[in-house]
Amino acid sequence: MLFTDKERFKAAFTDKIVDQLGKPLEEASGADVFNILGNMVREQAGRNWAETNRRYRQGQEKQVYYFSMEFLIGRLLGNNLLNMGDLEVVRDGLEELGFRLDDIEEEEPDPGLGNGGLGRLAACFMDSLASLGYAGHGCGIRYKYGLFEQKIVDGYQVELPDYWLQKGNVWEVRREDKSVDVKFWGRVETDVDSSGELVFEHKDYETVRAVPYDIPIIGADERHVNTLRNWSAESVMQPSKAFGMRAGSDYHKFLEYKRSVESISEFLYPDDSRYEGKLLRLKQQYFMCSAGLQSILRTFDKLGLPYTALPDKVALHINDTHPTLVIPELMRLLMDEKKMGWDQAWDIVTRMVSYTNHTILSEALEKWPVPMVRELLPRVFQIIEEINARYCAELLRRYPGDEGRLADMAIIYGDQVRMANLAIVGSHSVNGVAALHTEILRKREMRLFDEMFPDRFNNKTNGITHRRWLLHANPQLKDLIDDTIGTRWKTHPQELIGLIKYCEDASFQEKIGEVKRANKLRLAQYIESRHGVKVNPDSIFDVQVKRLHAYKRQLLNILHIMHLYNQIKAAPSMDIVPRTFIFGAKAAPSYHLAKRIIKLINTVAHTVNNDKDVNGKLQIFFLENYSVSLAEKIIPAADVSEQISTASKEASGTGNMKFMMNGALTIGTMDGANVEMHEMLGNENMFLFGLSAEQVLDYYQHGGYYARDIYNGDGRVKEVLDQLMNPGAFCCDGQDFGQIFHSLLDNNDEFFVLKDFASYVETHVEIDRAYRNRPEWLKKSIINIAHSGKFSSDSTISRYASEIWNIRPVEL
Ligand code: NTF
Repeated sequence: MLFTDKERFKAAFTDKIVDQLGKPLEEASGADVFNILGNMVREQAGRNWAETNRRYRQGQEKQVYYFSMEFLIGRLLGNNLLNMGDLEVVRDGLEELGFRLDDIEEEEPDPGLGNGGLGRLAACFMDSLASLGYAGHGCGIRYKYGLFEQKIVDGYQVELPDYWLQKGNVWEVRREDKSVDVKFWGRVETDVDSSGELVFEHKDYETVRAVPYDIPIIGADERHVNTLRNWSAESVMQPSKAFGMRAGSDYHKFLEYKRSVESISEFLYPDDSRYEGKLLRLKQQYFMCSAGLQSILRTFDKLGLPYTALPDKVALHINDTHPTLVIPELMRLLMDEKKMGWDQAWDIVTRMVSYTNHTILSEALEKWPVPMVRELLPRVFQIIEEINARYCAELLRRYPGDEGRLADMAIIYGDQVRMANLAIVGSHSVNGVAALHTEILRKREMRLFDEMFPDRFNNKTNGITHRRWLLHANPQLKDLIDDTIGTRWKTHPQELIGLIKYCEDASFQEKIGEVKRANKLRLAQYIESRHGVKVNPDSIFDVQVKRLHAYKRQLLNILHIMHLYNQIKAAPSMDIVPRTFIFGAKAAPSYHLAKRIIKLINTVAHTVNNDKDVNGKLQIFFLENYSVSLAEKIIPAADVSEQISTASKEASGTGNMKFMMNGALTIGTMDGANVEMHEMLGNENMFLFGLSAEQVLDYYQHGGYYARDIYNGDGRVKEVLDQLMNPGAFCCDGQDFGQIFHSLLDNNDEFFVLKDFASYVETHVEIDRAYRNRPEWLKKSIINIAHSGKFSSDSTISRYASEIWNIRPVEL
């Protein structure tokens, strides 16, 4: 606790305002209050941070480093105050000083240093590691620009740069003294040293200075403070050092160098699960891996232990294939700098590295052109070649003459370096992120690898931090749970199951209903402030928020809404519970189909929201710039959670868990972690529909699906698809949505939107029916909350810790 009581907080805070800003409290702006408060919190955390690091060093504790190109951490003020136990005191104190903490929290920029699930998972993991007392840290990139800011103009997505650092970042500390150099380009010279050993020397390289910016990750006990270290790329000021032998005194050349260096940590690639074959992206990856490893080895060196002890003291985790270069880079450091032989280095590396796969979408499998890797990273490429040669030899020993297998499994094949293959071969653990996903990896996508390394594959179902997604995002629900089952669930989220006892308790049900309504009112106000439209808080809030992707099927959702609208137009007295459909989604700027779907949602929204016939039965809102902070407003207010991906495609999903924890009921396919939700909830407490993963994969393999048959055979489908092409109902001119129409019919509906349409429509009718029975609905909602503790990332992290990283919590 930073402040023992409210009065002390008020006094300390007022003093700081005056001391730091030179103005009286009355003149302080919201931004001033945020900055001062943020600084006070960080200072306090600083003490525990130093103490945590001292303790880790002194006890020679094993450290795990989570390498990730994305950490979507969200705003930190509220969560830090929560974890430090200061939230209430600060809220009340500020109130008395004339400020609302909620408004102050809005002053904090929301750093968009991630695209979606993968980056947000990394952030939840950071919170759980610190909260459970594990010595676990993040290694990432300090992008100057995060994911673009989305504006909706005339129904279209417009992307603006997200310069989140404009007003500085109160949480980070620049650690100049911990900088390291990363080398690109050049060539490798081979020589023999005095003892007859081969030595490899990297010549004529370009040097990039990597400067770390550390953010303290404050655990829920406040005392464990771990580190998220994000690297920033800077130029080296002496040109001779910067270019090595290629140096010239040419000033223009230097400026060019400086620009190209700084571009490395300039922006986050805005692609979610699509492969981007850009040189800059490869540079970013190597930059992070090399800088991270050099600083880890430097820390290890201080322990004064032999390098053979490295795997006992350090675990390295790679979040998807993006940081796979950790494998050859660590080989390079151990062999070229620490003078270790190949076999010993390889043994150490593979015992240290573990890898998580986050998708089976083939577009996402990273492959780099051989010439690009060879030129940019000459020494690292040599090492990858050697890893590949040794591994292919082993393959041929085990499967003599099996050229087909070699072609599938080689790391370098044809003109490409396949990063997933390198990641599997170079690590001791490969995990999927939900049971079904891991099953598909083992039985299909990575079958040959599973055969060769049967002990390597394992499942770790994703999780979410209940501290951000329940305690902080839904304080009223938190209070109600505290009053009902006590407070132990906060540190033991599985104990939420104690709520089951109350699922039929009428007074508890009513209280749950009241909390939901209050959250809906708050969201309704937010929507009104943005869209200028009143939202009916008694309608069903039906929400789909996530990245826009064909496989996530926002299209299925909007086609269903068009169908509902058609029904109402045909029979305006139709008896349905009013629905408010809410969307939030960013599309990758180059993903044209996804952007068309955004335009379609907005077009339908415009028509429906302005049609008097609809008479309050349907409202549709597309909330722009979906982000962590917006999610925190939306999710607690949802009645229905849309998790409707084509079965087999969504590796896990984590939004599904957040909605469940906040009492929304899910309409979903048997995909990703939905399957595990269903295991606990059963058919009564979840609305399932659509093809199974098995059926989908079967169609992909054997064919037999004809989208056009459904178009011809189901009048509802024909009606909505024709509306995409004809001016009329939705005031489009046919040009706009032709691409969508063709993707469904001419390209035979890759994601089975039409195939699942009928069952989706029926399931929504069931939801309408279920919502009318309020006690039953609330009972289901309570059962969802009660089971959601299983999805706390605390459980997930405990399993990573004991089953993959072999670390235990550190007592402070
Ligand atoms: C995402 N993958 C998956 O699409 C989600 O299902 C999953 O919940 C999250 O990872 C977290 O595991 C990606 O973002 C990527 F980049 F791998 F495609």
